[in-house]
Amino acid sequence: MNRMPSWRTERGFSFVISLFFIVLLMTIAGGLAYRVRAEASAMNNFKDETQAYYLAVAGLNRAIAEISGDFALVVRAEDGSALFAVKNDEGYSILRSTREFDLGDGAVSYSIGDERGKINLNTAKKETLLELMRLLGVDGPDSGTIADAIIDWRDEDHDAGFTGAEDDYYSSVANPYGAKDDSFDTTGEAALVKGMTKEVFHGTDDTPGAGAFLTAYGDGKVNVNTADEKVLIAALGAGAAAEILSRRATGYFETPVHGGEVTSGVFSITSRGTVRGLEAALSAIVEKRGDRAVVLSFKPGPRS
Ligand SMILES: [Ca+2]
Repeated sequence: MNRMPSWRTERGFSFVISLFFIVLLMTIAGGLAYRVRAEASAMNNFKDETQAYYLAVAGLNRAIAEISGDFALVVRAEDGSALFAVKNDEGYSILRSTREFDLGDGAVSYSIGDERGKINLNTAKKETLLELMRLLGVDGPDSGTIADAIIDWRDEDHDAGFTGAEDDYYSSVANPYGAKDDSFDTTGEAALVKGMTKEVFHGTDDTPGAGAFLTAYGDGKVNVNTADEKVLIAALGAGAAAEILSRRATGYFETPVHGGEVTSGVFSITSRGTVRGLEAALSAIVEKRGDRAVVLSFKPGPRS
Protein backbone atom coordinates (compact mmCIF):
# COMPACT_ATOMS: atom_id res chain seq x y z
CA MET A 1 0.00 0.00 0.00
CA ASN A 2 1.31 3.44 -0.98
CA ARG A 3 0.72 5.84 1.91
CA MET A 4 1.63 9.52 1.87
CA PRO A 5 4.23 10.48 4.50
CA SER A 6 2.59 12.20 7.45
CA TRP A 7 4.69 15.39 7.14
CA ARG A 8 3.23 15.91 3.65
CA THR A 9 -0.36 15.51 4.90
CA GLU A 10 0.29 18.01 7.69
CA ARG A 11 1.82 20.49 5.25
CA GLY A 12 -1.20 20.09 2.95
CA PHE A 13 -3.53 20.59 5.90
CA SER A 14 -1.69 23.78 7.04
CA PHE A 15 -1.83 25.07 3.50
CA VAL A 16 -5.62 24.60 3.34
CA ILE A 17 -6.03 26.32 6.74
CA SER A 18 -3.82 29.25 5.62
CA LEU A 19 -5.74 29.55 2.39
CA PHE A 20 -9.00 29.56 4.34
CA PHE A 21 -7.80 32.41 6.58
CA ILE A 22 -6.47 34.40 3.65
CA VAL A 23 -9.82 34.10 1.88
CA LEU A 24 -11.63 34.98 5.12
CA LEU A 25 -9.44 38.05 5.70
CA MET A 26 -9.88 39.17 2.11
CA THR A 27 -13.64 38.82 2.44
CA ILE A 28 -13.66 40.82 5.69
CA ALA A 29 -11.37 43.48 4.22
CA GLY A 30 -13.48 43.69 1.07
CA GLY A 31 -16.68 44.04 3.12
CA LEU A 32 -15.06 46.68 5.30
CA ALA A 33 -13.84 48.66 2.30
CA TYR A 34 -17.35 48.49 0.82
CA ARG A 35 -18.87 49.77 4.06
CA VAL A 36 -16.34 52.56 4.35
CA ARG A 37 -17.05 53.56 0.74
CA ALA A 38 -20.83 53.37 1.30
CA GLU A 39 -20.57 55.44 4.47
CA ALA A 40 -18.34 58.00 2.76
CA SER A 41 -20.82 58.22 -0.09
CA ALA A 42 -23.76 58.58 2.34
CA MET A 43 -21.80 61.27 4.16
CA ASN A 44 -21.19 63.12 0.88
CA ASN A 45 -24.87 62.79 -0.02
CA PHE A 46 -25.83 64.16 3.39
CA LYS A 47 -23.42 67.05 2.93
CA ASP A 48 -24.81 67.82 -0.55
CA GLU A 49 -28.41 67.55 0.68
CA THR A 50 -27.65 69.95 3.53
CA GLN A 51 -25.99 72.38 1.13
CA ALA A 52 -28.94 72.08 -1.28
CA TYR A 53 -31.35 72.84 1.58
CA TYR A 54 -29.47 76.00 2.56
CA LEU A 55 -29.34 77.09 -1.08
CA ALA A 56 -33.15 76.77 -1.08
CA VAL A 57 -33.20 78.91 2.09
CA ALA A 58 -31.06 81.49 0.23
CA GLY A 59 -33.70 81.53 -2.55
CA LEU A 60 -36.45 82.03 0.03
CA ASN A 61 -34.56 84.99 1.47
CA ARG A 62 -34.15 86.55 -1.98
CA ALA A 63 -37.90 86.13 -2.54
CA ILE A 64 -38.63 87.76 0.84
CA ALA A 65 -36.33 90.66 -0.11
CA GLU A 66 -38.39 91.16 -3.31
CA ILE A 67 -41.65 91.09 -1.36
CA SER A 68 -40.29 93.58 1.18
CA GLY A 69 -39.61 96.08 -1.63
CA ASP A 70 -41.63 99.20 -2.34
CA PHE A 71 -43.80 98.07 -5.27
CA ALA A 72 -47.08 99.53 -6.51
CA LEU A 73 -48.47 96.76 -8.71
CA VAL A 74 -48.23 92.99 -8.83
CA VAL A 75 -48.44 91.66 -12.38
CA ARG A 76 -48.26 88.28 -14.06
CA ALA A 77 -45.14 86.90 -15.77
CA GLU A 78 -45.42 84.66 -18.85
CA ASP A 79 -45.04 81.57 -16.67
CA GLY A 80 -47.85 82.67 -14.33
CA SER A 81 -45.60 83.79 -11.47
CA ALA A 82 -45.85 87.23 -9.84
CA LEU A 83 -43.69 90.20 -10.83
CA PHE A 84 -43.46 93.53 -9.03
CA ALA A 85 -43.87 96.92 -10.69
CA VAL A 86 -42.64 100.17 -9.14
CA LYS A 87 -43.98 103.66 -9.82
CA ASN A 88 -41.59 106.22 -11.24
CA ASP A 89 -41.70 109.49 -13.18
CA GLU A 90 -42.54 107.79 -16.48
CA GLY A 91 -45.28 105.61 -14.97
CA TYR A 92 -44.55 102.08 -13.90
CA SER A 93 -41.67 99.74 -14.58
CA ILE A 94 -41.60 96.03 -13.93
CA LEU A 95 -38.71 94.74 -11.84
CA ARG A 96 -37.10 91.74 -13.52
CA SER A 97 -35.25 89.94 -10.75
CA THR A 98 -33.00 87.00 -11.45
CA ARG A 99 -34.74 84.09 -9.80
CA GLU A 100 -32.27 81.44 -11.00
CA PHE A 101 -28.60 81.76 -10.17
CA ASP A 102 -25.47 79.81 -9.24
CA LEU A 103 -24.21 80.04 -5.69
CA GLY A 104 -21.16 78.23 -4.28
CA ASP A 105 -21.12 74.62 -5.52
CA GLY A 106 -24.74 74.64 -6.59
CA ALA A 107 -27.69 76.53 -8.01
CA VAL A 108 -30.77 78.29 -6.64
CA SER A 109 -34.16 78.81 -8.27
CA TYR A 110 -37.30 80.23 -6.75
CA SER A 111 -40.73 81.36 -7.84
CA ILE A 112 -43.25 83.73 -6.30
CA GLY A 113 -47.01 83.28 -6.73
CA ASP A 114 -49.74 85.80 -5.92
CA GLU A 115 -52.28 84.42 -3.44
CA ARG A 116 -54.65 87.19 -4.56
CA GLY A 117 -54.70 85.54 -7.96
CA LYS A 118 -56.78 82.74 -6.42
CA ILE A 119 -60.28 82.09 -5.05
CA ASN A 120 -60.44 82.77 -1.31
CA LEU A 121 -61.78 79.81 0.68
CA ASN A 122 -62.98 82.08 3.48
CA THR A 123 -64.96 84.61 1.47
CA ALA A 124 -65.96 82.97 -1.84
CA LYS A 125 -69.69 82.76 -2.57
CA LYS A 126 -71.22 79.38 -3.39
CA GLU A 127 -71.67 80.37 -7.07
CA THR A 128 -67.95 81.20 -7.34
CA LEU A 129 -66.90 77.85 -5.87
CA LEU A 130 -69.40 76.00 -8.09
CA GLU A 131 -68.11 77.76 -11.20
CA LEU A 132 -64.46 77.07 -10.35
CA MET A 133 -65.20 73.36 -9.87
CA ARG A 134 -67.13 73.28 -13.15
CA LEU A 135 -64.21 74.92 -14.97
CA LEU A 136 -61.88 72.31 -13.44
CA GLY A 137 -64.06 69.57 -14.93
CA VAL A 138 -65.61 68.33 -11.67
CA ASP A 139 -69.06 66.71 -12.16
CA GLY A 140 -72.11 68.81 -11.29
CA PRO A 141 -73.21 66.89 -8.16
CA ASP A 142 -69.61 66.71 -6.86
CA SER A 143 -69.15 70.45 -7.49
CA GLY A 144 -72.27 71.13 -5.41
CA THR A 145 -71.01 68.90 -2.60
CA ILE A 146 -67.59 70.61 -2.53
CA ALA A 147 -69.06 74.15 -2.63
CA ASP A 148 -71.57 73.38 0.18
CA ALA A 149 -68.93 71.54 2.24
CA ILE A 150 -66.44 74.46 2.01
CA ILE A 151 -69.13 76.83 3.30
CA ASP A 152 -70.19 74.40 6.08
CA TRP A 153 -66.54 73.98 7.08
CA ARG A 154 -66.04 77.71 7.68
CA ASP A 155 -69.48 78.72 9.04
CA GLU A 156 -70.10 78.62 12.77
CA ASP A 157 -73.35 76.68 12.62
CA HIS A 158 -73.80 72.93 12.55
CA ASP A 159 -76.49 72.83 9.87
CA ALA A 160 -75.22 71.08 6.78
CA GLY A 161 -76.04 72.77 3.47
CA PHE A 162 -78.00 70.90 0.77
CA THR A 163 -75.18 68.45 -0.01
CA GLY A 164 -72.66 69.86 2.46
CA ALA A 165 -71.23 68.31 5.60
CA GLU A 166 -70.88 69.04 9.30
CA ASP A 167 -69.63 66.93 12.24
CA ASP A 168 -72.12 64.09 11.54
CA TYR A 169 -70.47 63.37 8.22
CA TYR A 170 -66.82 63.79 9.29
CA SER A 171 -67.34 61.61 12.38
CA SER A 172 -68.32 58.72 10.10
CA VAL A 173 -65.18 58.73 7.89
CA ALA A 174 -62.30 56.23 8.32
CA ASN A 175 -60.19 58.56 10.53
CA PRO A 176 -62.90 60.75 12.04
CA TYR A 177 -62.54 64.48 12.63
CA GLY A 178 -64.94 67.39 13.05
CA ALA A 179 -66.00 70.26 10.77
CA LYS A 180 -63.90 73.28 11.72
CA ASP A 181 -66.74 75.83 12.04
CA ASP A 182 -64.11 78.55 11.63
CA SER A 183 -62.01 80.15 8.89
CA PHE A 184 -59.55 78.12 6.83
CA ASP A 185 -56.04 78.77 8.16
CA THR A 186 -54.23 76.95 5.35
CA THR A 187 -55.14 76.12 1.77
CA GLY A 188 -54.37 72.44 2.46
CA GLU A 189 -57.34 72.31 4.85
CA ALA A 190 -59.60 72.33 1.79
CA ALA A 191 -58.42 68.77 1.10
CA LEU A 192 -60.34 67.72 4.26
CA VAL A 193 -63.79 68.82 3.12
CA LYS A 194 -66.40 66.40 1.82
CA GLY A 195 -66.10 65.70 -1.91
CA MET A 196 -62.59 67.14 -2.25
CA THR A 197 -60.84 63.97 -3.37
CA LYS A 198 -57.09 63.73 -3.88
CA GLU A 199 -57.67 63.85 -7.65
CA VAL A 200 -59.77 67.02 -7.41
CA PHE A 201 -57.39 68.79 -4.99
CA HIS A 202 -54.05 67.79 -6.52
CA GLY A 203 -55.23 67.20 -10.08
CA THR A 204 -54.40 64.37 -12.47
CA ASP A 205 -52.24 64.13 -15.60
CA ASP A 206 -55.15 65.59 -17.58
CA THR A 207 -56.71 68.08 -15.18
CA PRO A 208 -55.20 70.76 -12.92
CA GLY A 209 -55.81 70.47 -9.19
CA ALA A 210 -58.26 72.78 -7.40
CA GLY A 211 -55.60 73.43 -4.72
CA ALA A 212 -53.63 75.62 -7.14
CA PHE A 213 -56.65 77.95 -7.60
CA LEU A 214 -57.67 78.25 -3.94
CA THR A 215 -56.20 80.21 -1.05
CA ALA A 216 -56.84 80.64 2.66
CA TYR A 217 -54.91 83.93 2.72
CA GLY A 218 -55.81 87.52 2.03
CA ASP A 219 -59.04 89.51 2.01
CA GLY A 220 -60.84 87.77 -0.84
CA LYS A 221 -60.25 90.48 -3.45
CA VAL A 222 -58.92 89.16 -6.75
CA ASN A 223 -55.86 90.75 -8.36
CA VAL A 224 -56.99 91.35 -11.96
CA ASN A 225 -53.31 91.61 -12.99
CA THR A 226 -52.35 88.10 -11.87
CA ALA A 227 -55.45 85.92 -11.64
CA ASP A 228 -55.76 82.91 -13.91
CA GLU A 229 -58.58 82.87 -16.46
CA LYS A 230 -60.54 80.27 -14.45
CA VAL A 231 -60.29 82.42 -11.31
CA LEU A 232 -61.44 85.54 -13.21
CA ILE A 233 -64.45 83.71 -14.71
CA ALA A 234 -65.43 82.12 -11.37
CA ALA A 235 -65.02 85.30 -9.33
CA LEU A 236 -66.05 88.06 -11.75
CA GLY A 237 -68.03 86.35 -14.50
CA ALA A 238 -67.17 85.38 -18.09
CA GLY A 239 -67.77 88.86 -19.56
CA ALA A 240 -65.51 90.67 -17.12
CA ALA A 241 -62.89 87.91 -17.44
CA ALA A 242 -62.80 88.25 -21.25
CA GLU A 243 -62.43 92.03 -21.01
CA ILE A 244 -59.66 91.77 -18.41
CA LEU A 245 -57.73 89.16 -20.39
CA SER A 246 -57.92 91.14 -23.63
CA ARG A 247 -56.55 94.25 -21.89
CA ARG A 248 -53.91 92.18 -20.12
CA ALA A 249 -52.66 90.83 -23.48
CA THR A 250 -51.08 94.22 -24.12
CA GLY A 251 -50.30 95.45 -20.62
CA TYR A 252 -51.56 95.54 -17.07
CA PHE A 253 -54.04 97.44 -14.93
CA GLU A 254 -52.82 100.43 -12.96
CA THR A 255 -56.18 100.96 -11.26
CA PRO A 256 -58.69 98.34 -10.05
CA VAL A 257 -61.61 97.21 -12.23
CA HIS A 258 -64.67 95.00 -11.59
CA GLY A 259 -64.19 95.18 -7.81
CA GLY A 260 -60.78 93.55 -8.01
CA GLU A 261 -57.32 94.81 -7.06
CA VAL A 262 -54.07 95.55 -8.91
CA THR A 263 -51.60 94.70 -6.19
CA SER A 264 -51.23 92.12 -3.48
CA GLY A 265 -49.82 91.47 -0.02
CA VAL A 266 -49.70 87.68 0.33
CA PHE A 267 -47.46 85.44 -1.73
CA SER A 268 -46.53 81.78 -2.03
CA ILE A 269 -42.88 80.95 -2.55
CA THR A 270 -41.30 77.73 -3.75
CA SER A 271 -37.51 77.65 -3.62
CA ARG A 272 -35.11 74.95 -4.81
CA GLY A 273 -31.42 74.38 -4.18
CA THR A 274 -29.39 71.90 -6.25
CA VAL A 275 -25.93 70.53 -5.53
CA ARG A 276 -24.39 67.83 -7.77
CA GLY A 277 -27.81 66.57 -8.87
CA LEU A 278 -29.28 66.51 -5.35
CA GLU A 279 -32.24 68.83 -4.92
CA ALA A 280 -33.92 70.28 -1.83
CA ALA A 281 -37.14 72.28 -2.04
CA LEU A 282 -39.10 74.34 0.44
CA SER A 283 -42.26 76.38 0.28
CA ALA A 284 -43.63 79.25 2.29
CA ILE A 285 -46.51 81.71 2.47
CA VAL A 286 -45.27 85.23 3.11
CA GLU A 287 -47.31 88.33 3.93
CA LYS A 288 -46.11 91.87 3.24
CA ARG A 289 -46.57 94.21 6.18
CA GLY A 290 -45.17 97.60 5.23
CA ASP A 291 -41.50 97.16 4.40
CA ARG A 292 -41.39 93.86 6.25
CA ALA A 293 -42.39 90.39 5.14
CA VAL A 294 -43.80 87.93 7.65
CA VAL A 295 -43.61 84.18 7.05
CA LEU A 296 -47.10 82.77 7.72
CA SER A 297 -46.24 79.15 6.94
CA PHE A 298 -43.14 77.24 6.00
CA LYS A 299 -42.53 73.63 5.04
CA PRO A 300 -39.85 71.54 3.37
CA GLY A 301 -40.78 70.30 -0.09
CA PRO A 302 -42.62 71.99 -2.96
CA ARG A 303 -46.06 73.45 -2.35
CA SER A 304 -48.78 70.81 -2.75
CA1 LIG B 1 -70.21 74.68 10.15
